[in-house]
Order: sequence, then structure tokens, then C-alpha cells
Amino acid sequence: MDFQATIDADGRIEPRDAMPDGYRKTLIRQIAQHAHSEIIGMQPEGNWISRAPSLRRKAILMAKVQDEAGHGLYLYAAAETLGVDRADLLDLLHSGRQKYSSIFNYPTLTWADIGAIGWLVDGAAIVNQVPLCRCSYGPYARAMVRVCKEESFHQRQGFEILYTLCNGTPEQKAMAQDALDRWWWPSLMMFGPPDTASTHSEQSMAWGIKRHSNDELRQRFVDMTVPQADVLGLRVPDDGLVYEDGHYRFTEPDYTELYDVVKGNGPCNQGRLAHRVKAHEDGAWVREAAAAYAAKKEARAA
Ligand code: BYC
Repeated sequence: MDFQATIDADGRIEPRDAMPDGYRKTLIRQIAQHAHSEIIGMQPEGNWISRAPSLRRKAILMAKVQDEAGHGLYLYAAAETLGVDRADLLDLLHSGRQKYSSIFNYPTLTWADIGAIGWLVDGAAIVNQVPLCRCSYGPYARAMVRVCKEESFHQRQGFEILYTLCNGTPEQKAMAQDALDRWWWPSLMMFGPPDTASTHSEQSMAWGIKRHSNDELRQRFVDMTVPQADVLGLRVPDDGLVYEDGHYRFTEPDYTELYDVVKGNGPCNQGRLAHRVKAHEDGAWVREAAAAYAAKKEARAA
């Protein structure tokens, strides 16, 4: 079956199938950005591993941060099936020529932020990524199935951190509210610009890469999250929030902030990238040793 017939029949495109250049390029852009987000996303949470309030919390957080590294791995591997090399993708990230999600350019100031990331950021990731399990490109869709299972677990652990704080002392509850106040708007921005300003949505939806528009997913996230805030006894920091016709109408985030953060002017952009580049440089000897070992093994087998 040719490319368009497969897309029309809601089938899967596989690595060796013919595909238009634009389809391949769009997938490389989105999957690489997604992979970069996973590994940069390890930093805001990694920041709290040594300060987690108990051994149990520390063990859980370490496992979660490791999961994010694993997600990066599946995604770089999925991108490689499109004919790119992960070393080149990392160079593009390190030189600022490829993006990662805006959300990871905000600081994690208190322990409650770790709860808010799990609840809101992983919650938004689930809303965005569950439809990607039906993406028309097979390797990306299959990677998403496992990622989503792990994200659900992450979301629960974040909610549980906040639930504990919200049922603790007044200071702990105030800390949880402060985290929600700071993470709410950046979480809404994770879904990208509004549909009227989204450059890729229409084509990506026609190709079955994206299944829903940015605004549809943002609405789904708000509808899912507001009742959860009620359970926590927290207030969503939006005076315009009203329940109407089965949906929560909400105030749009300030998209000029999104564009500014994406351009590199968020509170943590420079630090995140510098840390990533240093980690990559510090790991050079591991990559060299692995390559030398593989070469030796190959020579022996020959
Ligand atoms: N941040 O035409 P649009 C995670 C860019 S990982 C930065 O709507 P598209 C997690 C966009 O790239 C979270 N840039 O684009 C990890 C485009 O610029 P270019 C990451 C953004 O691609 C660890 C321009 O704006 N998830 O959840 O159709 C721990 C115009 O936008 C952002 C994914 O990557 C943003 N927020 O739609 C915890 C999911 N929004 O490339 C959690 C996969 C937009 O033309 N990605 N831009 O220069 C997607 O679903 C889509 O790429 C997006 C954007 C919905 C993000």
C-alpha cells in the first residue's frame, strides 16, 4: 500500500516504507524534541533527590528520574529509525538548534514542586501522549505505549505527594498551593500555542501524527485536573474558571511567556543547557570505552 492509502486506512507507516520528506522531517523534529524533553526533564526533579523528605520518597524519586532517562532512550531509538543519528540530535540540542519542552525551564523551589510536576506536568504529558499511541508512525506509537504506562504511575506519585502535604500542617498545605500557583500556567503552555497560531498542527493531523489539536488537549487537561484540585482542597489560580456545558472554561495562559521561554529566556534555560552539555562531556569516556569494547568484540568475532 502506498503512503497516502495507508494513512487513509488509519494504518501504520513503518521505517522501510516510502514516506514524503515532510512527514519524515516532522517526525524527526517532534520525536527529537520529545526525547530532549525527557532527558532535560530529569534535571528539575534530580535537584530534589538528595533532599527528598524520607528514604521512601528518595527511592521513588530516583526511580522516576531513571524512568525519564529510559523514555529518552526509547524516543532517540524511535528517531533513529528515520535515518538520523542520536549523536547528531544531541549536538542539535546542545547548540540550541533543536528545542525541548518549555516546562523544564522553571525552577523547583520546594518539595511541593516535585508533587506538582508529577501531578500537573506528567498529567499534561499523559493527555498529550495517550493519543500519540495511535500515531501513524509505528515506532513512535509503540514507544508511547510504554511511556504512557510509566507516566500514569508518575502522575499518581505526584498527586500522592500533594495529597500528603494538603492533609498535613497549614504550612505544608500553603506550600502545595504555592506550587500549584506557579506550575498551573506553565503546564497549560506545555500543549503549545493556540490552534490559531500553531504552525504544524493542521499538517500533522492530516498525516495522523497528532490526533488532536493543541487547544483540544489543553481543554481535556483542564477538565481532568480541576476536579483533582478540589480533592486536594487547592484553588486553581484562575478567576475566570467556570463550569459550563460539561467543560471548565478557563483563562488562556500568557502565550508571550511561552514564546519567550522557547526562545531561551525562561528562568532556567541557560542552566539546563549548560548542565546537559557538561553531563555529556563528562560522559565522553563512557562512550569511548563502550565503542572500544564493541570494536574489540567485533574484531574477535571476525
Ligand atoms: N515547548 O505548531 P506547533 C514530558 C514549538 S516530555 C517548546 O503547535 P507541534 C515529561 C513547536 O516545536 C514533554 N516548544 O508545534 C518529561 C514549534 O516550533 P518549531 C514533551 C514548543 O509540534 C519528563 C512551535 O512551537 N512532550 O512530558 O505541532 C518528566 C509551534 O508549535 C512548545 C512532547 O514533546 C512547548 N511547550 O505541537 C515529566 C510531546 N509548544 O519546531 C514529563 C510530543 C510548541 O517549528 N510533542 N512548541 O521550531 C507534541 O505533541 C507537539 O510537538 C507539541 C507542539 C504539542 C508539543
